[in-house]
Amino acid sequence: MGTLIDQALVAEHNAKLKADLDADYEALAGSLSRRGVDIETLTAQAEKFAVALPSWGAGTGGTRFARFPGKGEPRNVFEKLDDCAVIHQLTRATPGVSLHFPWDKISDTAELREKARSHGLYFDLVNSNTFQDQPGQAHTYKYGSLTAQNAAAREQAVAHNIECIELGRALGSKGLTVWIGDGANFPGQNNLRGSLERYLDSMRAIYAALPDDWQVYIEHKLFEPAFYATTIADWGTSFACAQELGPKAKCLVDLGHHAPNTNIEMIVARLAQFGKLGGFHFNDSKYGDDDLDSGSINPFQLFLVFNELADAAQREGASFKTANMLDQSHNVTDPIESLMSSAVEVQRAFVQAALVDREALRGFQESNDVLNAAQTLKKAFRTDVSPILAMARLRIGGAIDPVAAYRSAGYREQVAVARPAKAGASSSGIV
Ligand code: PSV
Ligand code: MN
Ligand code: MN
Repeated sequence: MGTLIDQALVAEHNAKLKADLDADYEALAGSLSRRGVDIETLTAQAEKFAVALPSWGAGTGGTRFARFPGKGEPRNVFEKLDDCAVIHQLTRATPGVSLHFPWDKISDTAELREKARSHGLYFDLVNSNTFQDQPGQAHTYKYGSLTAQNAAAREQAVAHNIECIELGRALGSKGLTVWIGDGANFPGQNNLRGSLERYLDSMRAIYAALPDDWQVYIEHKLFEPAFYATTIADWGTSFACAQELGPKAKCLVDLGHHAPNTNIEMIVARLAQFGKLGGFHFNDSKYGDDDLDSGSINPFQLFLVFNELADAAQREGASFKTANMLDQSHNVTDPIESLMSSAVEVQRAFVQAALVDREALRGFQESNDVLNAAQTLKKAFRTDVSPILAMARLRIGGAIDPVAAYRSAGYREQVAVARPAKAGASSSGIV
């Protein structure tokens, strides 16, 4: 039960495209070599690239207006893992899966771990959920969770996060991401400082439950569902809280969680400089927390984020590491196709950033040659690295064109037979 699409079909697909890929790869190798760049170094880097998949992204998403179910949606965490395995099989870039509790909660963690292992997957960061009430829950989160005025609601939210750590530990995960929807919809609803004090108290209890080799990731978001004042609204608040909590607390940047036109790459640079950059939720947006596919709206921004990561990696050396995952909602596409192409878009930005001539850039910066400094970045961004990505996939067992291979294998049609269409709430529970 290693892979879910017959590997012979993948080989057949690759055989058809191999000659064209070889020609494109050779042409790119030639033009890069004239720039002093060795294509093989880049391909080797692309082969090692990984971005984790959100389990909840495997189901069709929705908005608060409607959800239009897709065919053959996964009905439980095991089927989500099957879909994630297909994505990894074809892209070879997504070996980690990030679970969300209680959506993915099961009693038999050993069985789940074994399922992941059999697919060649591992569990990345786990996510807690105190932004909605669950059936039978004793205390509501209507007026907040980790920051609630009601001490019993706060305790319940803390206990849930500690349970997430325990579940994650049993699954081999190494970190917990905490995003809360807490905040106010009216001026005066909350004492702004009091809410953050309660947040810190709750987080201290969660922090105290972290195993030695774990980290907690604080995810900020500008607004929604709290439309007047969100308690953890920005990277400044996230940073201050991470500092208060201690070395195991880091900040997580979800690209969709900022006001339009925010300079996200500068936030990345600041957090990296002060040792608090923990990880990312990659997606794209035009207006707010749109959860659109990574790289579909603003690929230059994605490249600039990776440019900062490349700079940080050069400065900090091997110790510099971030937890990277996708966090998208697929409302009108097949989630497997969106996740495959998004993983490739993130990988593309990573390789383009590796292409930046950092020495030349530094020189242009030092001599105030602004135009050439900007052009140095643009030159890397404009380079079509698709043949590098495809060759990397081919060499490590993936598909030259993952979406085409997936479609020709008929995976969705096959699983649709076993998984009847589900109306109403989305698989994640969010509409
Ligand atoms: C909130 O908008 C968020 O980005 C958080 O990461 C949640 O865990 C995720 O979306 C799923 O709702
Ligand atoms: Mn997120
Ligand atoms: Mn979000």
